Amino acid sequence: MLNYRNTMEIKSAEFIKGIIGTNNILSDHIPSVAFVGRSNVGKSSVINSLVLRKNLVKPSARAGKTKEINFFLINKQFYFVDLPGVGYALMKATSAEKLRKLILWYLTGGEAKIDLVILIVDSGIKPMPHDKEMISVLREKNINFVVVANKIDRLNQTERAHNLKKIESHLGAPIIPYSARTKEGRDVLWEEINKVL
Ligand SMILES: Nc1nc2c(ncn2[C@@H]2O[C@H](COP(=O)(O)OP(=O)(O)OP(=O)(O)O)[C@@H](O)[C@H]2O)c(=O)[nH]1
Ligand SMILES: [Mg+2]
Repeated sequence: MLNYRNTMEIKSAEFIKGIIGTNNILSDHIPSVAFVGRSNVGKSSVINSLVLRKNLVKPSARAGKTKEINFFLINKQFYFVDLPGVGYALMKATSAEKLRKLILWYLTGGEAKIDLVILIVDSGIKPMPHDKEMISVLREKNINFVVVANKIDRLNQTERAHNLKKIESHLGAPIIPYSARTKEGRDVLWEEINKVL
């Protein structure tokens, strides 16, 4: 039986602000959990699955839609921070580079206090250079992180075992199999989040 002891009861979840640079919100001392990953891996969907709201964060109809750093206040206690994705093939190189810089500034600029980064990868494909870059930045800056392999519902048992092993060895970090659709992995991820709150 699944054990949901460690999930959190969501009493409130509200969008607070989208920022594209320095803002007071970065120094308000509210704990924050940031969601990063390439465009379209399901960052927004994972947030929605955690808070059990279908549309707190609007999942993209088109890839590359999230262009700001969006802050959501959960239970009036901590922020979920939805970051834009990079690496979307059809995005103009200049916009992609701008987003990449924005993300790196947020993660490493020292203004924000980030308690946990949830790096989301697509369980259906091999991790991309951007995922590896992200891991090395997180390690270098000593930022607490976990890796989530999303969209696991799309794989059969054979693909699942094969891909998870491959992603794990590629990134050199343990990963949590996850599905924003079926909510597999939700209790495990909450357990990780609860550790830092
Ligand atoms: N099958 C399946 N589809 C998913 C899952 N999570 C997200 N999706 C779909 O993947 C697409 C992208 O999801 P988003 O949550 O918008 O992804 P994102 O990473 O926030 O995208 P950007 O903001 O553009 O970077 C949407 O069509 C989602 O419905 C999942 O666990 N399983
Ligand atoms: Mg998004």
